[in-house]
Amino acid sequence: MKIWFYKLKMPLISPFTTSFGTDVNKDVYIFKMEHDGITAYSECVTDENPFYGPEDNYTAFHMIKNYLVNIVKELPDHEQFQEKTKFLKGNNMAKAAMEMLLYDYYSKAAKKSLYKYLGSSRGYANAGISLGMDDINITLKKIQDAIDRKYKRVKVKIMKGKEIEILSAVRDQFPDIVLSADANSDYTEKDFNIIKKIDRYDLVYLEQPLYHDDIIYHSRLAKEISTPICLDESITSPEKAEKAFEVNACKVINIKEGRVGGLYNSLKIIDIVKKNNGHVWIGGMLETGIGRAFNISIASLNDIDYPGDTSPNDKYFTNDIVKNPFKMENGEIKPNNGYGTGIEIDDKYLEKYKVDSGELL
Ligand code: OSB
Ligand code: MG
Repeated sequence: MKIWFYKLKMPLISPFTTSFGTDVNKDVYIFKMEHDGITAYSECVTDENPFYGPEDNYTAFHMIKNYLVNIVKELPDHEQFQEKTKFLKGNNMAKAAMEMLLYDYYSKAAKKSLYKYLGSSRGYANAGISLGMDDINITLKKIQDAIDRKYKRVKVKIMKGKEIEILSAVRDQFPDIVLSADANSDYTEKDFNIIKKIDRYDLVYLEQPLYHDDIIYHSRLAKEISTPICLDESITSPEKAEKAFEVNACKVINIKEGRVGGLYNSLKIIDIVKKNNGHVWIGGMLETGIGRAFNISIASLNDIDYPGDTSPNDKYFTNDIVKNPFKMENGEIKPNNGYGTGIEIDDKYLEKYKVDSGELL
């Protein structure tokens, strides 16, 4: 078996601003594994800085290189992978990068498309768009474009002190769209009075208003607002999802495979959401065509009942590193029908954006 890494720096079509900062490039580790005539790929969703969650590209690479590759080498099945990596606390994004490499490998070995390997699929993902903060006129124009392209939900980023300006401008112009807002944990338990004002904008949900690892304050907040709460950052495992429902901290969960340690845990969380009559959708981390193919595959499962942050590749990159980027029709994106994620790597762009590479095994 061989495993290689590629570190890429890919320019984003437009800068992406959240309450925690602005990304101009996508700095990302890609992994390639060859074994038994099968080539598998995955990507790690960490960024250069630990501003969304506690991991970054440097911590993840350390975990992968010095711990995880040796576990991948044994080709554990998906459950065994969880068992064998339990001794490493946290570091879910690093684990997920290796776990998903194995999912691509195993679905290819089974001669199945990943989306069929994962479960019962409707055959397409419902697409929503996530818009970073911008000059408000740019945001309004991007929303009109999104409506024209038939996106099924629009999510805007907000931050403390800017929420009313952003949401009132959006609602004035678009009174009827399916709208949500994501604060990326910018508020605290002292801000409930500001957050309550968000109720008047009729959002389908408010995403992660409070601390990145909190459940209890979200549960208190849920009692004080009528807008449903969606948790993103706080849900880092199936157990965390159970606890969140136990204390009514949320009605909706945004699953990012990276944040929860991979696809196996994502599938468990989907079951937990169903058992609790909640809602669930698949988020995004501005992935390249590789990570995107995993997202679209899982987002196509029947149990995913809300549109995700699952845009086609051309929202992010002029030239993605795949030859078969996704296309959206009527707000729907079909996963690839090839084996595994079905992506075809475009070596030309992989080389062009490469800043480092090497062998891990
Ligand atoms: O909170 O959902 C988030 C991007 C980077 C970090 C956090 C988030 C996001 C997004 C982008 O909202 C979703 C996408 O990939 O389009
Ligand atoms: Mg979010």
